[in-house]
Amino acid sequence: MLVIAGCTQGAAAPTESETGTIPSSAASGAAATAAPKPTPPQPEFSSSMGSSTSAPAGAVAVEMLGPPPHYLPVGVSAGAGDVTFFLTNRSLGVHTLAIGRGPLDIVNDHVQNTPLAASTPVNVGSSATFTVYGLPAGTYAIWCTIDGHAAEGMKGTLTAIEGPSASRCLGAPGPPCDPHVDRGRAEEARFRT
Ligand SMILES: [Cu+2]
Repeated sequence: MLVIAGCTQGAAAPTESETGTIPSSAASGAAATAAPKPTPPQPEFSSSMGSSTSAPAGAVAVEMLGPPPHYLPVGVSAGAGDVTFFLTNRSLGVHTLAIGRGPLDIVNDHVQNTPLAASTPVNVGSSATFTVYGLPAGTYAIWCTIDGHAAEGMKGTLTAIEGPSASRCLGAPGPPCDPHVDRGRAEEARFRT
């Protein structure tokens, strides 16, 4: 006969004391008041940024000027395909250059168009290249994605032309665009067409 001697120890195991405080999970209250953040649309065309102090051959030179913020020139053209912009920021704030299907729809100072590609911000006093890959021929809107800048006038057009074509200002035949020289012609051409 087996007898188990009940040798129960009197000392009860100490209950686990809760040392850590439970983090307040009431954060949902604050989150509920914030507007739901829409998923940012994905650019349709791949692009890349590069650093350069001078315009690469065939690049579309665009100056970022202001205030008020604007591009010079406002109308540019390039061969369809891979389009490289040479962006120079001579203004007092940072700017970007986005490409999208036009015309621009600006509501309450906000551009509604979805960029097909967009540069990263170009710092004051610096230059950068922005290349968009595989851009089909057509006319595109370009604009600055910094809040309010497009509404203030930082916008323009890019015409991508089928076939091999040196980048140049719209309406300016011949050598690569000089924004200062070609400004008048570019704007003329824009309103003519
Ligand atoms: Cu801007």
